Amino acid sequence: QEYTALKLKVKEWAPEAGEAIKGKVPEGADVFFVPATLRPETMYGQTCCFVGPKITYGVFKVSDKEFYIITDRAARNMAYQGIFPQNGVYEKVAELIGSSCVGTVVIAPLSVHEDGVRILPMESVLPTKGTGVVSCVPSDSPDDFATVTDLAKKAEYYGIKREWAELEIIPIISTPSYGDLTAPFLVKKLKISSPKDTKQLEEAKELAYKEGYYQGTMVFGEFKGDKVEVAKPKVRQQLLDAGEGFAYSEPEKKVVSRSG
Ligand code: ZZB
Repeated sequence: QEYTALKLKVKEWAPEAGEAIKGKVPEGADVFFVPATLRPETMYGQTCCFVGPKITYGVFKVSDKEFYIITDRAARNMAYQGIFPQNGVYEKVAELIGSSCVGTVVIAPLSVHEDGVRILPMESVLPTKGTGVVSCVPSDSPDDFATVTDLAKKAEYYGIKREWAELEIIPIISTPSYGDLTAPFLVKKLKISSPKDTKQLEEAKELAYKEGYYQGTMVFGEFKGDKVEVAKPKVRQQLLDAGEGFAYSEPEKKVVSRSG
């Protein structure tokens, strides 16, 4: 899997996380949450960034001025992809539990929400996939839409401010079958009422991927009017050229026999 890893720079720390990294990251250095995405063309619509509340993240040193927040597993993979200065070496300067990061404000490249978006909790983030950090695009990802809806509804339970989960959802891609807000459309159509409806969410994701990729047209951004197939590599290249993202590959998964 070839992902685009995106650099979301911390603008303001949640108190607990800020305390935890104090003295471990040099004053004035930039720290980035680094989600891995397969949909760079949707990054205009980022409304937050998810971490698994129970996942432990490392703060890894890229240079004296740059640090990445990702799982240990992702750091190990990146160490063999030329992302850290020395091949095979990744230096961890601190650890953070996901829940301590909730509320942190980050600047998400290309997002219409230029003043920043919040780090929010998502129970279904897998520690074994990507970087363990996920960019939230509720217009085009059914999982993300179901999660932000739930977070807003139960803000108090999650210990967040409701408005953190209610940033405006803008249309990015239009498709013939689902209109210009694919994820909200599919969540409604498949009667998905919570992030726990995993079976329907899996189906919604498949449908959204297929329709978005083969039938989608950009309705926002520099490549407005282009087919998604055409815009995707262009947006990706822009992010890479701007130094706001980098290529990240997952090693091949072991094949698991279905019969056990
Ligand atoms: C932004 C985005 C916008 C994504 C979209 C999807 C969609 P897949 O398809 O199962 O291979 N993701 C990345 N890492 C994790 C993780 N550790 N745990 C849970 N989810 C993760 O997964 C790739 C997508 O799953 C990634 O692309 C990321 O969300 C999420 F409009 O990034 B995506 C229809 C999907 N649309």
